[in-house]
Amino acid sequence: MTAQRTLVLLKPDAVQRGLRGEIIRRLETKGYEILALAQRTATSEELTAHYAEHEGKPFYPGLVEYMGAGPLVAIIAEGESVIAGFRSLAGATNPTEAMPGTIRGDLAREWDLPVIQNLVHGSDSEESAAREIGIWFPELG
Ligand code: IDP
Ligand code: MG
Repeated sequence: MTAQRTLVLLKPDAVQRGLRGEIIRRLETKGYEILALAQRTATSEELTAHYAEHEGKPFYPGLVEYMGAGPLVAIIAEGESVIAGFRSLAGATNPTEAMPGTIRGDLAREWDLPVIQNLVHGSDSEESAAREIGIWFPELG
């Protein structure tokens, strides 16, 4: 294996709930390196590019609204197999199904909303990671 990079987002609910430190602690104590970190409110261009694969799905309008509702934190993390490793730390998409011990399993829950709020995003493949790093950190992509 060679070192990989992944794009992590601390979604607006993570920032709003004051969970940045707790989530970054899990990433760092797992042993991954943080290469870049930036907080800002996403533009609609960034969000439509980032979530292009979900365009047309019933939850898509709610997803873009949720992700643009406040500041988020974009992170590039690096390490052996970090793409799968961070997704393992994050847990299942639905926080009710996410295992205890995971970020979503421990820190998130379901609400009566059209979109699942689940605190974090992590790239799902090397192709996605390269594409997403280019969206959020164009100067580093
Ligand atoms: P992932 O974040 O675990 O990779 P994706 O399937 O890529 O999950 O979906 C992107 C985001 O869209 C999820 O993190 C969640 O916020 C939201 N989402 C995904 N599936 C649903 C759904 O069935 N209903 C509502 N929201 C969803
Ligand atoms: Mg995904």
